[in-house]
Amino acid sequence: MSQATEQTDIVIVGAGFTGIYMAHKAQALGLSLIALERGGGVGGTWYWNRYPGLRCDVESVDYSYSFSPTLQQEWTWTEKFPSQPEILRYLEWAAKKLDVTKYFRFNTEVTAATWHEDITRWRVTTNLGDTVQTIEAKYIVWGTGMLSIPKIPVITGLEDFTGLVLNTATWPQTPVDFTDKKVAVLGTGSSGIQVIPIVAQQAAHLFVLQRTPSFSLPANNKALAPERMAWIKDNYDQYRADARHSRLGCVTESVGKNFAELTPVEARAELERTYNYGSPMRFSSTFNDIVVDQKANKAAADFAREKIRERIADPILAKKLMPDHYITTRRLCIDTNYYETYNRPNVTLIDLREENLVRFTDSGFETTKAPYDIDIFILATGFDAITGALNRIDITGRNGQKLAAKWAVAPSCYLGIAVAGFPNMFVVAGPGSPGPLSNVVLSLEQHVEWITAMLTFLEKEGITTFDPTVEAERAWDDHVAELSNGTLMRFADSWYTGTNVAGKPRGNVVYMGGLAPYEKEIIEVATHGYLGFTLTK
Ligand code: NA7
Repeated sequence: MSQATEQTDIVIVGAGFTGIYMAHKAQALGLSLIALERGGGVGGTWYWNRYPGLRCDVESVDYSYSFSPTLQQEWTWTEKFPSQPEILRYLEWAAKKLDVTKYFRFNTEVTAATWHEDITRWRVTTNLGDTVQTIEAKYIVWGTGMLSIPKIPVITGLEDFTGLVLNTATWPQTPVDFTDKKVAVLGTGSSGIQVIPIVAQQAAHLFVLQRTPSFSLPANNKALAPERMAWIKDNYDQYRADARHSRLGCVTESVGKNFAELTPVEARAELERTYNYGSPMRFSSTFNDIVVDQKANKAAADFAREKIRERIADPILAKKLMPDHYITTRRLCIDTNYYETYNRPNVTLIDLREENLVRFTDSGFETTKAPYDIDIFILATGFDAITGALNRIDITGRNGQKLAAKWAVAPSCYLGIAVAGFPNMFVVAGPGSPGPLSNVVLSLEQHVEWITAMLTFLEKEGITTFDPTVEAERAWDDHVAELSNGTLMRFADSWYTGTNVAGKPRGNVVYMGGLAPYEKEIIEVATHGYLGFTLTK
């Protein structure tokens, strides 16, 4: 069934941190707006990811909106690292406070968006159940998230397995009971590392299938002391200003020196200090050059490995769990009792570098070494990150060009915000933005505010279309690549480079210059009349 085409100034897709803030800004600009969300409520990735043990790896007082003093003062975080239920409550509350929930159509999936040159508008097609809706809009803003589409590996015979298959990224809304169950978890990134200790406490037996060990630090999570929360609230303006002027978008209290500027004793003391605090942002800021200089990186990685070794009783097991990549070039995780979990008698590590996962059967799985009977299989295999959410929507720009086809060659995106050939379209935290390696809430606030300023300009000047030039986009891609190649990220294999998904081009999808330098660059573009964009009246 299809309905009459609706008209609006702006379509916003996604009801996560981006969509909520963008709707607030569009409302203030006086633009008519329709916001679309495939989930049943606000939250974005925090709506779908509900596995037990899930917390954000950025501290709660940082991982929250900074644009509104009212929101900052009225919300009180209860823990150092926010749990998924608390973040979801926060977003539901923020959307209500900002009075934007009314703009969202939930359970509504965008299936296609096509640019129509004759009317200079996007035609957006959505599905709400069997009902097809068509909306025509002057602008479209994608707030579809960097980590929203689960990556599901192809595993032979999985369809024959008669037990329960779960995915950390699309966890059921009701609790899952692991009591007396034999469970296997595939994947040891952030999600695996957080869910494994919880499942191990309940399950009869847990098998962990590990292909690549990650670096993880103890989160030292705790209740936020009321005095600390009160201090933050009293000093929030300065705290946020410091965060915004930093590379990572949060306060790290770093010593601010390169590794070589410290004596070995000083370097060790700094590593101990940031490690004991328990925060990936702080640990990865121990030295300024941790992601640039091999010696600095090795010092931090060796230190982290030493700490991991101390947490595992069996030295052979410790060796198997030991990461060997440049620290911080894959996600540096935080955990509560992750390595200690392997000291439990009911936990077995299956090292996929020693035995291959061959197939699933009705009762479990077989590796090249042995069969394993299980009741529940948990995929913690990550996401088709950054470009994944848009690649699965049929997006057609000028001259019939498909976004997915363009990004299959390379994930090009001017400023990490706009794509040549796709006019009047904004991508929040697209490829080439600093989002993945920063406090992403501040990063996307930066984008939303920049987009709002551009919308104000376009409307005031009576501009009908904007489109980044191919040359500007290429120059930005090259700039992002140059920044990335100047760091150890050039050796990384993970969602940061797209290599976690088979067939995806290896790309420099993260702007490695940091949040504050990035802001300078995009503001420069704006103050010079939107350099690199073709603007047509
Ligand atoms: P990640 O960090 O991408 O981790 C996924 C894990 O799953 C990782 O250990 C992968 O090993 C493993 N994996 C994926 N596919 C396979 C197959 N086919 N066989 C074996 N192992 C596999 O995703 P997370 O959800 O943990 O975290 C994503 C982000 O969310 C995180 O970085 C934070 O920003 C929050 P691999 O490394 O590919 O060898």
